[in-house]
Amino acid sequence: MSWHLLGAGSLGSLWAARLSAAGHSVELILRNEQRLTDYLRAGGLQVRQGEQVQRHALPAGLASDPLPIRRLLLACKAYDATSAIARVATRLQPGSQVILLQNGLGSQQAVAELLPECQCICASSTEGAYRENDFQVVFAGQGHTWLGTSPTSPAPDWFGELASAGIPASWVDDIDARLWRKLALNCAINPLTVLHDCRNVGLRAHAAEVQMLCDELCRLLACCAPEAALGLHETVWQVIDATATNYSSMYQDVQQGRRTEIDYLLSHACRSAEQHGLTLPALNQLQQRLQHYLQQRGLPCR
Ligand code: NAD
Ligand code: KPL
Repeated sequence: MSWHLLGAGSLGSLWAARLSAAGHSVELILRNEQRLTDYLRAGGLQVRQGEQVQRHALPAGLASDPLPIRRLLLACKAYDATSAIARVATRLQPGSQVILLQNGLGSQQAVAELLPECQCICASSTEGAYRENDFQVVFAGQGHTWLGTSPTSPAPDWFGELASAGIPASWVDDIDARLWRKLALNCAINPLTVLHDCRNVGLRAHAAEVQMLCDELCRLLACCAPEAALGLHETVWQVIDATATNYSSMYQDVQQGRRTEIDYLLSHACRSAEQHGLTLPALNQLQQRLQHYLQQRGLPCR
């Protein structure tokens, strides 16, 4: 059975290249005729890791192609997920599987609502990739991907294909908690790096602010995914130290004038707190400061 990839950007290209190199059938679904022409002219996807460059001339088509899709990897940004999936919805069949690679929370639920007859599988990844150019991707950081469904289900029969392609992945029965945990880490770190204009390690100079956010995030997690709250403060500082010289992904988005995923990270946290009747002033204030900052730079604040 073929893998289809919708969202041939950084992370998606990395998955497609590795699956194809391991002999699995992969087809890209590109946004429009122009992108397809550009892709064919580029001669395929290029993946660079250190000095090593590999080209992968994978077949590609458009959302409007007629053939059914049984297994889809959706690898666009969270804010594009529902509009992207709507374009291929008629090609998905009852029982088709859709793997959602989006960071944060909210987009997965929105996609699942659009596809009641498909199996939606959520993923949380710590791999790192960025685009150097169109269809040219850099594999920047080794990591791991956790996949699972909510409610839980057994691993699909194709799961072993990931290992055979060298994609480090585990099938888990607590994917919601893992997505919440990652969301909490991103909320404690990313917005502050934007507002203080610093690398991750720069947050050491704003330790009280980080601690207060962690306190409130723990209160939120206690309502939404209690197991994700365990040791959050320590993990946040470990991540800050392990990624000390990095700029957070949100920092990089803002620097490059790209839309951020704020609505699926910090704003999702604030909305969830409100739904649980929690008052979390530091988190709400952070959201307002970040939205104001984005607005001033002409970037969407959701
Ligand atoms: P990206 O912007 O590099 O790639 C997204 C791709 O989706 C783009 O090529 C875009 O053109 C395409 N796309 C959007 N709408 C489309 C449509 N309707 N039809 C066809 N293509 C469409 O994004 P990314 O960095 O790969 O991130 C994807 C998700 O993975 C995000 O939620 C991100 O937070 C998460 N993530 C990324 C990394 C990373 O290192 N890049 C790591 C962990 C998690
Ligand atoms: O995931 C991250 C990001 O930059 O998006 C880390 C490195 C954990 C910082 O929040």
